[in-house]
Amino acid sequence: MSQPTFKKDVFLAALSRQWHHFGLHAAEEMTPHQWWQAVSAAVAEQLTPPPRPEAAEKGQRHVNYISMEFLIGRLTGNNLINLGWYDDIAAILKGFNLSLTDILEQEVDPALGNGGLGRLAACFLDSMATLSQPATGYGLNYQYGLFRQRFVDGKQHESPDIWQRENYPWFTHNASLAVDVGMGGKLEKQADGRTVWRPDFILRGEAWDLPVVGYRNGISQPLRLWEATHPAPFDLGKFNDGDFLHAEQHGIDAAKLTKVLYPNDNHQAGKRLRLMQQYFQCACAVADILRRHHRAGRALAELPDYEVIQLNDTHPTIAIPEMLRILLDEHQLEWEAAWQITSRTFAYTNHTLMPEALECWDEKLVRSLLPRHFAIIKQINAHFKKIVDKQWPGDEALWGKLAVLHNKQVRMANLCVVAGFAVNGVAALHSDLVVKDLFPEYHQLWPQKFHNVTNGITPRRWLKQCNPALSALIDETLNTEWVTDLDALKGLEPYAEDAGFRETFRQIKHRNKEKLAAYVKDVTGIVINPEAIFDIQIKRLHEYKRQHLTLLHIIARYQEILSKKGPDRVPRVFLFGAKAAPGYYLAKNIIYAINQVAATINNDPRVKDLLKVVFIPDYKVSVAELMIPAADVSEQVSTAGKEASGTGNMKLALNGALTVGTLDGANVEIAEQVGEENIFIFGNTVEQVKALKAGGYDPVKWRKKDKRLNAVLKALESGEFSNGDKQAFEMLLNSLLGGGDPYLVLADFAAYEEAQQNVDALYRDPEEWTRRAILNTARVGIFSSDRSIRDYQQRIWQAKR
Ligand code: F58
Repeated sequence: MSQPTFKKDVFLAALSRQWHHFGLHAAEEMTPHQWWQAVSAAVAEQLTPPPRPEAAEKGQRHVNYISMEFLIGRLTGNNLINLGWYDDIAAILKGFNLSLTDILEQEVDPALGNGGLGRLAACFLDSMATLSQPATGYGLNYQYGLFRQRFVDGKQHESPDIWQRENYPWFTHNASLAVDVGMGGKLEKQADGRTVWRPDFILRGEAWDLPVVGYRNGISQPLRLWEATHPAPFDLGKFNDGDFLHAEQHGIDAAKLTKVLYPNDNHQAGKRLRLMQQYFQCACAVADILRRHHRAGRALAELPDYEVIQLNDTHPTIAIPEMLRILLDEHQLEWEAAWQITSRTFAYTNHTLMPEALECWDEKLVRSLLPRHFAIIKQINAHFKKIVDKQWPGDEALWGKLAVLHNKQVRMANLCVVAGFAVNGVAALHSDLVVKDLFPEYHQLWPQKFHNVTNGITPRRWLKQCNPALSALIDETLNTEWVTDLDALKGLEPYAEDAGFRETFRQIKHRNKEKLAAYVKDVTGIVINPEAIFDIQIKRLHEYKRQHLTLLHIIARYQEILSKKGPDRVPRVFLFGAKAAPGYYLAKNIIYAINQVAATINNDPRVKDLLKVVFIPDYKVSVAELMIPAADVSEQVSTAGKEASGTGNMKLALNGALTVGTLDGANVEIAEQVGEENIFIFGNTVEQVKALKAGGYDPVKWRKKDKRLNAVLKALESGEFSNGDKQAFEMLLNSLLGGGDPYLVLADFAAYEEAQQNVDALYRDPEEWTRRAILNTARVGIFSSDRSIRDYQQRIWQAKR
């Protein structure tokens, strides 16, 4: 397929239908927001529908990517770029005296995800459409996405994210795809010995599709988001009997189910409503996949030849027993046949090793909500026990570790490994730890199931769209289509030695910094100097990500500036963007501490321009698109072994930021690619972290032996940053110093200080800094999500089974 041609007359006709629809008489009467809606809807009308499923070749499996989260970000600009229509539409709007960039600012980010996992899903959909990999994304159509964040006296306050999905112009609703989903109730044994499930209540899943537009290839395939409604909101019997005041159906209020995204990142909520969301989404997706398969006239046994279901972490695991249930109960297959089909269809991606994020569900909860699924899980467990008994006869302790059902809990990750044909981690180091630390015995049983697929990011959004000036420079320098072949950026390497190119590269970065500075002024009132180093740390707020390590460094830097004794510091602006889960009090205390320290430093005239600290509120995809192109330094300072991959690290390096990072997640591979002289690696390695813990990590010891560290901690304890309130940062201080911090923040402080001094030293030599920044851009092409998708195809989806 080739690039779709833009038809101006068709577009203008569609546009006029839009303003008519608003009840207006002329385009000029539209508000900027209506313009955004009208342009989006007029373009959406012209997208080609995805190819018919029958067209799929055997062996090219259709990918069904099930994820609780798709953090897609604004769609209109991205779709125009991918279609290749951006300039045409900009020209039309210019005729109306409007700027397309301004109009695009009208779009509220669809924030249907928490962080990395959800954003990865969005990048993968983009790459699959671009690579012509037939795919459907399956998720939930949340009424409220991730909460909005603002700061009141330095503290995080949350408010609901009203993104007005009802008027989102990219949605198409297809009523004929609705699926009915049962929940609750009980099992009944029938005369023929079969069990039937009699659910308590039925919900309806309505399908809302967003288009995923491939890059200039005419492909558009659906991200299908399910919304819960009632099939019959009223009990018609009661209604007709005249009891219509009580005729509203009992059970769950359907609208509640898809009302809100759970705001936890790397932490399990364990709530009944969350399990209901998971099952609802999976039941809708599995029904939709089977419907497509049947419509194409294929036999059930062929399902794994045509379809693969990729589970984005364990949140959609319940799709596995759902598939078995349908095959066993609705199609009356025998266990072995149903198992063969299911276990060759599902693959699972693990995104975390953090124990608190590994999903376990209370047996009682699962049984009461999904009695049939629970019975099926028990059966899977019993079959699996035979395999374990054979391999490790009589080893009850080991069975306790490997069982799917244990201690009245259902362990979702174990279920995925047992029932799936593939398991993958998301960066080389992480995949290694998945095998060695998380699933060693499973690996012994089924070594061929385990894979690594290092994450990636889409170059469409994360370079071409967010950094148009740098993209234009690359276009004119390389004169090749690097957007779909990011390895082509290697061609920039020789230009690192070209003074003229370096000057242009530096100017582009400077203009991006000016743009960010204007935004910072606008939303926070803080004035920052684009000549300073822009040091950027953007990610969810979590102890393991260690934003508080950066905070300690900032305080040390402040003290040094005041003492006038330290090395000459280069002016630096530390910019943070991060949301804390609303119930994660320690994370909120860290935000508060950063904001308080920021207020003190920013208002201290002695510091002048040498140091500024800015916490940008309400960090989201559109803010990332502003911050990333403006970064000089990328902070990736998690405790080694804790960050599965990270993807912000890739976006920042691609846009020419130098990383200050630990040997964690994909930082390891970034260092390999860019070369160790072009990255600031510091801190304890995974092995050293393990050894430190084994030796009994004692934070007080680390405090005692480092004067600077002691002074920093003292300042936090003294109330200096909190108007004399000595308790203000108690939680933070306790996490660092009390009962042994599992993230070993103090143990990496000294090495971090040194890395930061090296940053300053290098920045004093702008030519050398720019040279290294260019080499970062040139050498990280491998982190394109196109490469990740090709890896999935080769290693998992299309691999010989
Ligand atoms: C993230 N996980 C990893 N989980 O932390 C990050 O290293 C990785 O780059 C990214 O996945 C993509 O592989 C993550 O974002 C969540 O947000 C879950 C959401 C649902 C509840 C549990 C955490």
